[in-house]
Amino acid sequence: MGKPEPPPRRAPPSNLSLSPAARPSGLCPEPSPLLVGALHVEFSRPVNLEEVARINPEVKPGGRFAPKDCIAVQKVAIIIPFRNREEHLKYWLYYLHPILQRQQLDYGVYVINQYGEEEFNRAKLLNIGFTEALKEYDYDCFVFSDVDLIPMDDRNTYKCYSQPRHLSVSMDKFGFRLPYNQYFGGVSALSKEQFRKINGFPNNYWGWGGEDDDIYNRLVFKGMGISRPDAVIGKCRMIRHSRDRKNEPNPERFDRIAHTRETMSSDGLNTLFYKVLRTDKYPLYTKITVDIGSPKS
Ligand code: UDH
Ligand code: NGS
Repeated sequence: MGKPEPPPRRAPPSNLSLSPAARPSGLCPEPSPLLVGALHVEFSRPVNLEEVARINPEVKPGGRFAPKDCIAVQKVAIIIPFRNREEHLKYWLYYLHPILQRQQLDYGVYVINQYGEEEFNRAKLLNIGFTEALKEYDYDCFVFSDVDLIPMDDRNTYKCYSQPRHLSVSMDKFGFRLPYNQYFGGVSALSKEQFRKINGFPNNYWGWGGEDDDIYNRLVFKGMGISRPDAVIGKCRMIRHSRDRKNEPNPERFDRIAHTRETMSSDGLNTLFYKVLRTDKYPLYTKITVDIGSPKS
């Protein structure tokens, strides 16, 4: 006599068979089926934020969103360094909210607003964004984006990868290519672990330039490599602008990036001091205004 037949295997439960209310127990599919690919991006028409809020009804106060029908693959905080760029922020919100929703991310938008008249300090504002966003929600990924950069393809997903991700790889102002191989400016994404491994970003680059090269050095010195989308998916447009007041090229930047290896352990998340002056929850973003001190303090 042969072996008895094993009992028939029961099929694993399928998402399709669940009621809509129970559906969020499944992870969102990758890539998101909602993506449309290449996008038309231009900055000729003015943006009305009330209208943007009206056409994005699923975005919750403070600029929060999570897909209704599935569990997002990542919880992403978008951090924008900011001072006096209201018009650019409007375009950013107009273009990015629909894209991020189609990417099915569980995300929040944090605008870190530098108070006062001191030299601008992009990297320190990004460190503050990381710290403050984590006080609000258990984010696992951080996308650091200049306010004037808009992706031209929604397949350029604003999420994290096994290596730090550079997203703005194909900018119109550079003829849709990298200006140099080590370029890590514009828009980048680091997981919480990747960010902590490099002690965050430097706090002492006041004025324009070099802080993104320092961040690149940090990643390389900690044995990481850069992940990038291809030059088609990575296309993006920059809103043209003139140099801001108090963001002149930093004369110390070349000397500083020559010493990242020695300075990174003593300048970063472990030496981050600032004061939150106010937090405003707007319908499409959270604005955190901070006193970050001065180069002398
Ligand atoms: N930023 C502000 N306010 C400022 C300075 C910078 O919000 O006063 C933020 C903003 O998110 C911006 C980012 O920091 O996108 C980077 O600064 P940036 O746009 O000044 O840097 P970028 O390299 O331009 O894009 C440098 C000046 C270019 C002058 C070109 C003249 N044709
Ligand atoms: C490099 C700067 C970077 C800057 C990049 C692009 O020279 O911070 O140019 O600048 N590094 C130094 O100055 C050491 S851009 O053309 O966007 O103005 O991001």
